[in-house]
Amino acid sequence: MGIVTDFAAELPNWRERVSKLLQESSTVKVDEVTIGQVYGGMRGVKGLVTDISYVDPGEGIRFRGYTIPELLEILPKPDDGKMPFVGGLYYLLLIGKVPSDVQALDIENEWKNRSEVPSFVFDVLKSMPRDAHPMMLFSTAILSLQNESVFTRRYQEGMTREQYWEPMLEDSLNLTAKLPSIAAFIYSLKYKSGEYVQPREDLDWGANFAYMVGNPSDEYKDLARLYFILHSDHESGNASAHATHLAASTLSDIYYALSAGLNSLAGPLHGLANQETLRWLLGIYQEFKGVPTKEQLRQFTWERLNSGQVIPGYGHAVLRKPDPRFTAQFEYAQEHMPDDEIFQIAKLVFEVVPQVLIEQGKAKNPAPNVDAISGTLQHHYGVKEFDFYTVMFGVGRALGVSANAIWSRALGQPLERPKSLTTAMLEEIAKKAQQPA
Ligand code: CMX
Repeated sequence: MGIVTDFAAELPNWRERVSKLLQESSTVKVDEVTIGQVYGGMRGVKGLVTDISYVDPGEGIRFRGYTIPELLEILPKPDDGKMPFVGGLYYLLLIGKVPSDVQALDIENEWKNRSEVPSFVFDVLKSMPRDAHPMMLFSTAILSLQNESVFTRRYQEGMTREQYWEPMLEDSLNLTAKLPSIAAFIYSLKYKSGEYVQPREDLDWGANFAYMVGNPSDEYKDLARLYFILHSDHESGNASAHATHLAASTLSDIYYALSAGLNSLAGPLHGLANQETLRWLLGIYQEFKGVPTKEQLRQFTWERLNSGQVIPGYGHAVLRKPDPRFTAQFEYAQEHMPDDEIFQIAKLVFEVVPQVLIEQGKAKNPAPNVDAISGTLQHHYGVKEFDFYTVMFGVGRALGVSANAIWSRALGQPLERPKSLTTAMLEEIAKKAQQPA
């Protein structure tokens, strides 16, 4: 298999770099931690490592060194689309090099060969309450596949640590291959006929999702590819990536680990913000029977803030500028659906909300994040059921977190176990710091 050989070829160099760094410099200080950070969700504490993506506060995400516009330019594309194959992005995340057409198609073919979802997954989903949230269904479906884990079987049979990455890669390909089908089935079960739509042999991973949720137009196939690429990774400290990493660091397999990550993506301060944003935009549309004036929107925004709610889709723990993932989707909307009324509202929100957040003076970043616009595009192309949107985020995010999990195994990253202190200990540290030297 091409991807296994290519991964194995990258490994010695990375193992050597990490081992040299640890041997020569393991006691060199990277950072200092303040009491504010200990109580403040560890914001900004530099305690993780990944080479797959990096978020610069001013510039936003780079995947393996490439910005989003660069990626959309250089990754191989299908004949019927302007957006790249998601398989090519997965290759880049895993190997760190831009794939050739053949290498991108190799991943797409691996996914096709592994895409069949065992029937018990559908049975599990069908047995759930009708009003279950799609994220609970998605996480449960993934967990129900855990019995298939090659890593867990090989671990029990006995394998060396150096071999861990190989079954982790095998599991990750098996799992990611099935995600568009599982997500589309959840969509069908919750909102449509409940029938399972088989993926088509002639469509790539992203396009198949578009087809299976009922919109096989070229524009929506492209949007699906773009969506999954944009949502794939955002370095290691975000809640879904970190939760996946933490779970996997115990040597639990990718099924357990991704399910853990998705459970944290399901919170409104993280991935669920995409459904909350569309709910908010539709609420504005209803309230004003269309697109409001700037002043009406300003007041409406203040009312929401004054009632103690956040403005979904705005702010970020790391970013300090508009999120390039927002910009890429905004440009897509501007090109393909400029007259859509919900997009008109999202645009107006972009003009009004940052200024209101600045006036309120709390948010460190008043700019939009990825979730400020993603639902608007899905709504336009017919996927209007907004409580499904976080599942789509999760399908994309699985690519980044699984690539990271494979590299963690390959580089022998250990069990994660930071140290906690008591408040009395922190008070003591604070007292000592206040005493004159
Ligand atoms: N609306 C209202 N208040 C906001 C805000 C927003 N969009 N963004 C930040 N604030 C507030 C915070 O709630 C916090 O208030 P308190 O001091 O009263 O607790 C204050 O501003 C400072 O927060 P911060 O340091 O700027 O932001 P954090 O790192 O604590 O949190 C985030 C980041 C994303 C959770 C926050 O900006 C937020 O709640 N945004 C809205 C929800 C959202 O869009 N989440 C999706 C993020 C992207 C993703 O992960 O998918």
